[in-house]
Amino acid sequence: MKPAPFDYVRAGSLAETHDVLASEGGEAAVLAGGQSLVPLLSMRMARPKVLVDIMHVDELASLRVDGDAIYVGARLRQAELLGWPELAKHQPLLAHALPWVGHWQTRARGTVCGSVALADPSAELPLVLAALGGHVILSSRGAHRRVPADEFFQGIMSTARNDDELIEAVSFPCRRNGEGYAFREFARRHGDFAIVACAAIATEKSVRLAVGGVADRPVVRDFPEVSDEALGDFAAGLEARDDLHATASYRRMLVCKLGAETIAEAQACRA
Ligand SMILES: Cc1cc2nc3c(=O)[nH]c(=O)nc-3n(C[C@@H](O)[C@H](O)[C@H](O)COP(=O)(O)OP(=O)(O)OC[C@H]3O[C@@H](n4cnc5c(N)ncnc54)[C@H](O)[C@@H]3O)c2cc1C
Repeated sequence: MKPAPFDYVRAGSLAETHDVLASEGGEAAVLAGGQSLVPLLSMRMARPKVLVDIMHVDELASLRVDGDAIYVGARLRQAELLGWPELAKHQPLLAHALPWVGHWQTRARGTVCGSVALADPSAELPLVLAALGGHVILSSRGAHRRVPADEFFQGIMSTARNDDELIEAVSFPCRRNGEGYAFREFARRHGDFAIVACAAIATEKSVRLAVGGVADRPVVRDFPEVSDEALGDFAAGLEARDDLHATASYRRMLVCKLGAETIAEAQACRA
């Protein structure tokens, strides 16, 4: 199928992007890597009046470490972040998770912020952002706000972003000494969205487990003590969904199995 007609604006600056979003409101869609939006347009599941292409806005190309966080601008493609030689040193969890995001072809186009904006409950990057307690930096004409990941993701493809706001960047906390990180995922084929994905962060005193693909958004839990019983209780309490790919009970079983493996790996690599 072909998309419904739309106007196309190739934004040359952040201010121009904000102007289009302010004037068109919910009728405009930001075009980043297009890996999700273009199929949605073609299936007419999205019918914006205007597409505002942000991939030529120089202010959005940043990748920098500032204080104790990595800032990733809206234009940065997933492959660029994965190819950054400093990535594993600054945040190993991102380095572990990024190869699971689609295929090299989709990572060559798709952006980090686009994945966060889409908020698919099975997507890896929203899960990592939630696990690390990162932030989403939203901007609109004359305004900026930083929203913690746990407030940003509100449901299946539903976020705290207002229609006139752009995700200007996302910030991932850097690795902290003494922490171990691990990521595992189960999908039918490598490159598919996860049926269940787990990210674990082990510290001296506790373990954090974040789970994607089960509920309508990433779910994060801190465990002072890890046991099969504690993991089982956590899995039983998740609002798991049945869909074409798996039943809710299968997803809960995967949380216990993958969760235990991911936690063990994070604990083992805590140096
Ligand atoms: C075959 C295939 C397999 C895939 N597998 C996976 C997978 O396993 N895991 C996974 O996570 N993803 C997967 N994806 C999707 C992933 O590739 C996309 O990159 C990602 O979901 C969206 O990023 P994008 O830059 O392409 O955004 P786009 O498609 O351009 O936009 C997606 C949505 O976000 C909005 N948006 C984008 N950027 C911004 C911004 N800065 N501010 C506000 N709104 C914005 C758009 O308006 C649109 O609604 C797959 C895609 C394909 C085609």
